[in-house]
Order: sequence, then structure tokens, then C-alpha cells
Amino acid sequence: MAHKMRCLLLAAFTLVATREEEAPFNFSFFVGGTDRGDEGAWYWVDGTPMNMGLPYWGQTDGVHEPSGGEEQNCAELNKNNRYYIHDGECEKYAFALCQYGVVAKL
Ligand SMILES: [Ca+2]
Repeated sequence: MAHKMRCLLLAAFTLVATREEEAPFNFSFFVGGTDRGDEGAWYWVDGTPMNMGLPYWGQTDGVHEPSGGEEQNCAELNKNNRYYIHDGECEKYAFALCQYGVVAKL
């Protein structure tokens, strides 16, 4: 995936964006999830199945994400929906949010 080449390295930074007006950036971020090759089956790049539904994925006009079908196969934190996860086109320009160091279990 092209966005792997555009990683934004975050060593000691926690993104907290609970309200759109508090968001520190004005662009979406790819995170390491995809359903490419198996439409509708979302996995993190390490092979772990992604949690689906709320509170992870957003909704647009009452339609729950992911909603882009075969045209949108890469998970992103969507700037237009308070950084909830949406499916996006893998080829569009966006930064990638990369994990660095310790993994926090939620
Ligand atoms: Ca898809």
C-alpha cells in the first residue's frame, strides 16, 4: 500500500480528538486495517480481526461504516467524522498513523 511510505512517526504523542473542533490536524489518517482481497472482512496488518461497529467505526447519514464496498478498502481515522474509523480509497493521499514502541491494550 502506498500509504506505508508516508508514515507519520509518533514517538511520544497521543492523538485525542473527541470533538471535531479539538482535532489537532485537518486531515484523515490511514491506520493499518484493510479488507482488500476479502471484501467485508477487516483485518489489521498483523492479521488480527478488527473490531467492528460502534464505538470504533463511524456512520454517515445513519449508514454505518464501512460502507464503500470494493472501492474503499483501507481503514482511516476520518477527519470529517470526529476521527471515527471509515473505509477509504487506498490510493488517495493521506498520512498514515504508525505505531511506535509500547502497545497499549484498550
Ligand atoms: Ca472494502
